[in-house]
Order: sequence, then structure tokens, then C-alpha cells
Amino acid sequence: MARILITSALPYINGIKHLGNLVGSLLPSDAYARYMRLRGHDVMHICATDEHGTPAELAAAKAGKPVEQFCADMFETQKALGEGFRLSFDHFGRSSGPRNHALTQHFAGKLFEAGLIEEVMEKQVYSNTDGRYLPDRYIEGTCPNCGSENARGDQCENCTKQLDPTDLINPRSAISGSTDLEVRETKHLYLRQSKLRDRLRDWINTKTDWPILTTSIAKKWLDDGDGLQDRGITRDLDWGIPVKKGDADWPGMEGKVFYVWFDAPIEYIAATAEWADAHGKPDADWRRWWREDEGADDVKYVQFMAKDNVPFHTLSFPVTIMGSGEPWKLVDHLKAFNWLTYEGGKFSTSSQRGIFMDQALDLLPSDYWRWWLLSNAPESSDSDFTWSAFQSGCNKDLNDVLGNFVSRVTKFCRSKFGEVVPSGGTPGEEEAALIAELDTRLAAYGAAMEAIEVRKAAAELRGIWVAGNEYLQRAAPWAAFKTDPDQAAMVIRTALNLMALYATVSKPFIPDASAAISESLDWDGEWPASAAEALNALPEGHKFTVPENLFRKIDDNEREAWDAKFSGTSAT
Ligand code: B3M
Ligand code: ZN
Repeated sequence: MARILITSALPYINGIKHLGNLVGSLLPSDAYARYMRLRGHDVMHICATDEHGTPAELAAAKAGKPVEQFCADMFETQKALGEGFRLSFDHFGRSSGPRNHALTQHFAGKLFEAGLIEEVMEKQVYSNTDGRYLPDRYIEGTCPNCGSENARGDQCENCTKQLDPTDLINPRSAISGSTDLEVRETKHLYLRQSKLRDRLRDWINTKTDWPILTTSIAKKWLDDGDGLQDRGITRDLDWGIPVKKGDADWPGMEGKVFYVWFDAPIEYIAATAEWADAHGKPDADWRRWWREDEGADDVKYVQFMAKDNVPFHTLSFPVTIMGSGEPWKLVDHLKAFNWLTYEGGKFSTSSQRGIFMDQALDLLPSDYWRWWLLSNAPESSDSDFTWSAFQSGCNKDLNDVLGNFVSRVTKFCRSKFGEVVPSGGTPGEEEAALIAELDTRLAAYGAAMEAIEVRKAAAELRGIWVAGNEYLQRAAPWAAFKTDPDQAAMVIRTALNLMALYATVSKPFIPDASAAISESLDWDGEWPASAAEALNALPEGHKFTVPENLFRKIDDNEREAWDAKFSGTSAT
């Protein structure tokens, strides 16, 4: 049994997430965690809301709420939606919690002791109208690189150039629109990332099993140097973790907070401490997941994220860990995803284009979304969500293959043999061929999940469902029953055991349907040692009940209505 620590990138607190956010880290991390638990491993699956920085403050201002209240409310909303999608985190924390305050200040103190933090006087834009500094997304203006008039203080979305607020042409406050701005001198802390460039490169070069998408982004930033320059880790903001070195105040940094990307990855550790607190466990119980010197030396740490988060996870967070001089876990495997687009364009929170997690659950239960998103995950390239692809994928795989199989088998059995696993008949060549195919596909499904190849795993799981359907078609118990009831009984017994297998192996992807099958069979098995064992799991005479239909078809009228409803204002 292995010990596997899994973290998903922390969703920003600024609003309800869309399906792109869901499939970009949260959902694949859940499928992987469920699979590893199913295989008997000791799993710690962690996530949290990312509550600091300008996204939180701007969203709170827009909502007309104090930022603390906004975050507390939105945390509950995001937590409930995660439960709605059956995201089975061991803990879903909050980066604004006391554990993250203490740990972030601890790391800052250790980095300062290691000579990796430098105090720098820098120029920041101050708004006289708003009475505050305007870091990052608080300031907008014309991009000096491409001329876009909506560049933000931290990055131009048009040409993706990383910017500083003082770079902008014709800057204006993103809060009030005021141009009554002035540049002031203010002290900030810089993390000396450049001092660890060689150590980082050596570390990245050991990651030979990482997907090319991940290592290429990391090396680009390392080699270009753009990403590995010394970077500011403090901000003139009210909301955030106060700048301290451990428990001690930091002279000259009063009223300042740590930059959101400095504290957010540390919340992976802090949320594990929150898990221990929530379960009345001692610190040793969370530290044995994160400290190599306290029991974490046998832990495999796997991170899930969207590709734009790769630089922070392969450079600045490892600098924080390495630079602390303490033996905290570094990531062992990093799975990055491309983008999910919506009907050929971008999801947009501002113009409400695309489907958001709350809206999705209002339309259909989570299994439909989980299945389509995971089986179309944007792994080696972007994926495009279209209503027609969603309708056909769910109707075919879920309703016509899996749901139809369960319904036909259980209803036929009830009509001929009752709601019990029938006895009689002897397996023959058809069953031997089925077992051979299932052994091959189970091995391929497992290998794909171990390699975190989500689409490939989904294809193998679909293949397992299809193999059962094709077996049923060939064995045709409804025809056999007329001349050889024992043969029909044996086929149905095999098919009921196939259902039990489906209930087990489908859990990572469609947990609700898996649970419904388990409940109807009064069976909750472990991963089978072989297909032969799986097809003999339910003893003759074992009672079951015919389940409600697991799925329904999405009809054309619904699809057209949903397509129109979620096209966003930008489509008009
Ligand atoms: N909150 C997600 C994003 O960039 C960001 C991830 C933090 S993981 C420590 O949308
Ligand atoms: Zn630009």
C-alpha cells in the first residue's frame, strides 16, 4: 500500500467556477484520488479556496460586501458545489485561515534567515481618489508592448506580457477609473529566486516522467529567466496575510500583506493541518504527509493544475520549499491540463458565457458532467465543449451502453428467475472470451490511471461497458431461455456479475451510478484480482433489486434550449 498526497490547484474565491476550472484540476484530481483509494492506497486529497489578492477584493467590492464576509459566503458556496460534483477531498480548506497565516509567516522567516529575501524600495502607483496603492489588477491602462487598452497592472491578457503597474500607458484606477494617480516609493520584499536557478534546473531535469507540457513550460521560464527573476512577494493591500517573519513583526512592512501567489501554495500544507484540526488529530498526523524527516519520505506527492499555474508550481513554490532549508515535500508528479473552450470560444465569467458549476447541476446530475468532462479532458491539447458532443457522449456511453445494460439484465432476470442471481448452466467459450477481453481492458484502465492519462482511462472504462453489452447481444439470454433456460440463467448470472464489476471500476468517474448499482446488487466489492474472480463474485441465490434507470437521454429540444441559454451576452 502506497501513501499518496494529492492536491488540486486552489480555486479563486472570486466567484462560482465554470466547467473549465472543474476539468482543469479539481475533477481529474478526484478521479485519481478515488482510483488510488479503490486500489487500497492511503490517500490524502487536499484542496481549498484561494482567498487573497486582488481577485477576492475586487469581487467583494462588486458584491458590495466586506471581503471577509464575501470570502466566508463564497467558501460555503464553492464547498457545497464541490460536494455536488462528488469531489471527495479529505479536506477543503481556506487560504485565509490561521494555519496558513502561521505557515506563510514561518516560511518567510526561514527564507529571510537563508538570505533569500531582500528588502527593496520600489515605485508603486498610488491613487489619490481611492486613497490606496493600485497593485496588480487594481490598475488598468494601455499595454506598452501591444497597445491593448485593457492591460492590467500584472499582465496584459492580449499579449500575455508580464507587466508592472508603472509600465502602463495612460493608467487608470480599476476601482474608480480615476487617473489622479502618482508614483510613490514603497518598500517591498523580493524572493531571490535567481539564487536557486541551478538547483531548480537540476531538480526539474530529474522529472523525466513528467508530461512534456509541464516540463517545457518550467524550462522555458527557467531558461528565459523571465520567470526566474527575483519577484516581489508583498503587496500594499488590506486583505491578506500580514508580513511577519515567523511570530516576529517585520520592521518597515507594517500594513503590508504577502502576495497571493506566495501564500496560496503554502495552503496545500496548511489545509492538511486544517484536516488534522478538523478531526482532532495531533500535528504529527499532518506533518507525516509533508515533512520528509517526520514520516513523509515514503509519500508520493501529485499536483493537478491548469497549465498557466505551472510556473508558480515548478519555480516559486519549490523556491519557497527549498529555500526554507527544511525537509518539506516537493512535488513528485505534476499533471497540467490545457484549456476547455466553450462552443469554440472562451468561458467568460463577466459575460456569463459557458456553463458554471451551479448551473450544470441544475440541469443534470453530476455523473453526466463528470463522465463527459473526464472522457474529453484537455490533456495533450485544448478540448471544446459543445452541446451536441455532450448530448451524444452522454446518450451513447451512459444511457445506451451502461444504463441500458443494467436495465435489460435486471428486468429480464426478474421476469424469468426473480430478483436473485440464478443458478444453472456452465460458462463456455463466450464467457472465456469475455474474461480475456476484460483482463486486457482492466489492465489497460489501471495502467492509464497510474500514468494519469485520464482520457485513455475513460476509453478503457467505456470499453469495459461495451464488452458487456456485446457479450449480452451475442449470448442473447432472451432467445436461449426458450430452449435452454439453464444457459440463459448462466448468461444472466455472468451479466449480473458484470454489473458488480461496473459498480467497482466506474467509481472514479461516475460515483453516483456506481453507488446505485452497488445498492441494487447489495454489493460493494473491491478491485478484482482478475476478471474470472469478478465474474464469480455474486453467489447463486444472492438477492438484488431492479434499480431505477441510471440515466436518461438528453433530447434535442433540451440541447437547443441549453445552447441558447448559455451562449453569453457576447454572442448577441
Ligand atoms: N487560484 C487558480 C487560478 O490561477 C489559482 C491556483 C492557486 S494553486 C496554489 O485560476
Ligand atoms: Zn499587450
